[in-house]
Amino acid sequence: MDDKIKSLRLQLQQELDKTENLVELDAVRVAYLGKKGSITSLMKNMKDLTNEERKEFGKSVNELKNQAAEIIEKKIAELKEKEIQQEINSMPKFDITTPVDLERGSYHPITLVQRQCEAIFRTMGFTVEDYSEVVTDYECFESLNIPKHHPARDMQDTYYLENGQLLKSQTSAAQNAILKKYGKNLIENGVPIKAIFPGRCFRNEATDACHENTFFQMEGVMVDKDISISNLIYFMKTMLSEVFQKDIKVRLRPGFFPFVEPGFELDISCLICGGEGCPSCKHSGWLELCPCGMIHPEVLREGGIDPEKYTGFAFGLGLTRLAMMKYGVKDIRDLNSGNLKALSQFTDDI
Ligand code: FA5
Repeated sequence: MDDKIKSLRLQLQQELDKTENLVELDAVRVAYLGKKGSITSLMKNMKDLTNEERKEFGKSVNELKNQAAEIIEKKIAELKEKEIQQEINSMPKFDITTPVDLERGSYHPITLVQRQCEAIFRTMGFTVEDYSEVVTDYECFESLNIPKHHPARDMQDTYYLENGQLLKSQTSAAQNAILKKYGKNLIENGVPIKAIFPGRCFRNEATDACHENTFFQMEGVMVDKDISISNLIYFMKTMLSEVFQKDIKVRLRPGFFPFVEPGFELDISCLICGGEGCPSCKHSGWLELCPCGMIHPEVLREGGIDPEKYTGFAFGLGLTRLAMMKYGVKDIRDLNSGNLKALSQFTDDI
């Protein structure tokens, strides 16, 4: 029996040495420690042993079980580390000191991701809209169910002009105008409203590696009969997999915005550190990228659309953060630096 235990231990170690990823490793774990696994099955042989032998044998099997669990845990940690390294290595390398041909000119990385997102949404039937950077209080807040003195305004302090207008703090400021512009076609001809509107946003904000006072967002809305959260999730997933061209980890959690109900925060696992935590993701391993939700009935009504007949979703993608993640830019402030050496090393098929 002792030989059997020894050879199982050796065999397990050899199989673990050959495993290359977590899926393979889980198969090995089940083969040894699962309900019908070879180590678990050893116990079945106990019935043929004397009391004394059973005691000894039980002890050895338990030791083997503990050792097996320990080496499997170690291997899991090793493979996870390997996956994170592979993820990091597969990202484009951004080197602020790379010499570049300044004669040639190039697109800004935010322009590159913006154009890419526009192309993706165009293929899905969305129109691309432009909107002013200077807006009214009504556009930026009141039409979005955020009356004067509403606490949600605290999150979006911005820059005000003497005439009472303001630099828009969110691309949602265009929602009301878009609903009004396309609502007639929806109501009279049944054509769904499907629009995206990228734009520059401004906030009176303390800056850090993932916050700027000037940044880009891309808003999207879709309104029709029977639009649901499933439609929203479908479009979000499609957009992210097209932009990154690989599976990335996302999480959806409840989020509060007065203009959606229900509202969600869509975060992606930080691609700078592989989810380990770094200054780019405020050490959380996750980056808030694209809050979204079902458009609040009051917002639809304010846009001239009957919320009893129509529903819709809206999202506000952080384009600047998307550019950071896509191009491996660790500090958002590099993107506004105007440093051509840094900014002209990006290219894409656009
Ligand atoms: C908004 O601005 C909402 N208008 C988004 C929305 C639209 C929600 C439609 C629901 C429906 P938030 O303040 O979280 O939400 O900003 C949205 C995204 O913009 C953030 O996830 C982030 O990616 C980006 N963002 C926000 N503030 C900054 C900043 N200071 N610097 C860089 N990116 C930012």
